[in-house]
Amino acid sequence: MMELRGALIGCGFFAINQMHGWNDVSGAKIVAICDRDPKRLRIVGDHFSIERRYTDAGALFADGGFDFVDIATTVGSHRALVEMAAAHKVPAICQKPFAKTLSDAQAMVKACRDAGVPLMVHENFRWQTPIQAVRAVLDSGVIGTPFWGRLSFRSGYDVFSGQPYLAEGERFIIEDLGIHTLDIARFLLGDVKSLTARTKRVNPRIRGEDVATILLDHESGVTSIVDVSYATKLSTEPFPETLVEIDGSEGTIRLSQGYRLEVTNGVGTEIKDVSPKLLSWASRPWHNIQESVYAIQQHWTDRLASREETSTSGADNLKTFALVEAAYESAATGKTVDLGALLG
Ligand code: NAD
Ligand code: 89V
Repeated sequence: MMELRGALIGCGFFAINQMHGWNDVSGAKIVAICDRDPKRLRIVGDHFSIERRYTDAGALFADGGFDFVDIATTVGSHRALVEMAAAHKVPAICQKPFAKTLSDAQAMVKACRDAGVPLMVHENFRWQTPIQAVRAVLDSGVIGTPFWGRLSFRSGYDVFSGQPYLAEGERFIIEDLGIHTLDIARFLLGDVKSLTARTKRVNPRIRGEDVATILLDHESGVTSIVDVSYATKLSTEPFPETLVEIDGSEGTIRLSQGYRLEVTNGVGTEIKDVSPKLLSWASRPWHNIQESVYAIQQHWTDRLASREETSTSGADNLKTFALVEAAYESAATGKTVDLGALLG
């Protein structure tokens, strides 16, 4: 099989994981990198032995010589870079959050669709081993038809040391972390009809909200709660685990701290360890996220080769992104927001 050649734009904090992930992926490799900051370009280029280096994305695309681009910059540059990829007919991966606004995200999906190129959002949390394990239990039917769920991420971890920009934005936890939890809610329980949200800022040293509680009405009739917090101090820090509770007509699923999966139905209770693998380049507690980076990048490579749609395509991610917008609107107005009206 021919190896796909990729270019990575944005050599910052998280791109290190993406570069390691590409080293492990079979069927693809990174042949060029770009960062407007020469220092980051040198660090990543030297570490991963990449010779083709650019400080300007326009120059990278003009030179070409790659089959896809992996955009690992922060949100402000996503629309321009995805549209540049579409203009050059280059399939693109874009980090989350997809865009600054829903209308930008819709324009990005349209640009890639019109150019006939695949677009995937790097929404990796649904690719985590424990989340895939929950999905497999649901698919097996052993808990019957789900009617209630809770997707919970409560932590006191200092995310600001690695990602200082998170303390500066007017929006914080829903846009940065809740976006993953909302995507997991869609992945496990289906698309959402309406939602109601409440937010709080507990940490006085940041600008945005660090606590959110969101009530979701799924199209299937399931009711779920997404609750996220970076203001929760626990005896054993759970970062970055998403805990899951799902009740079904025939039984229950509980994914609890320490990657413990408990499934109960009329037959009995089964308990499994669904810990992620500690990849050779990974480190705890990030290994759960790091393994999912490798998994989503392998998925992209396989789907690009077979020309099939990815699980977190741009079109799919519009529905997750709309939940983020709806949550902020609901928190600001105090009202329930109808997703149909928002997505048009
Ligand atoms: P960062 O600021 O450390 O790195 C971004 C890099 O992009 C910087 O080096 C910057 O110089 C470069 N850059 C920005 N605009 C550019 C442009 N137009 N052309 C070339 N280079 C440009 O940010 P980060 O913490 O690595 O986050 C990057 C993205 O990854 C964010 O969108 C963030 O939300 C996301 N992220 C995702 C996960 C996850 O688990 N999925 C985890 C952390 C961060
Ligand atoms: O996904 C993210 O962008 C990260 C983290 C997982 C730490 O919230 O900010």
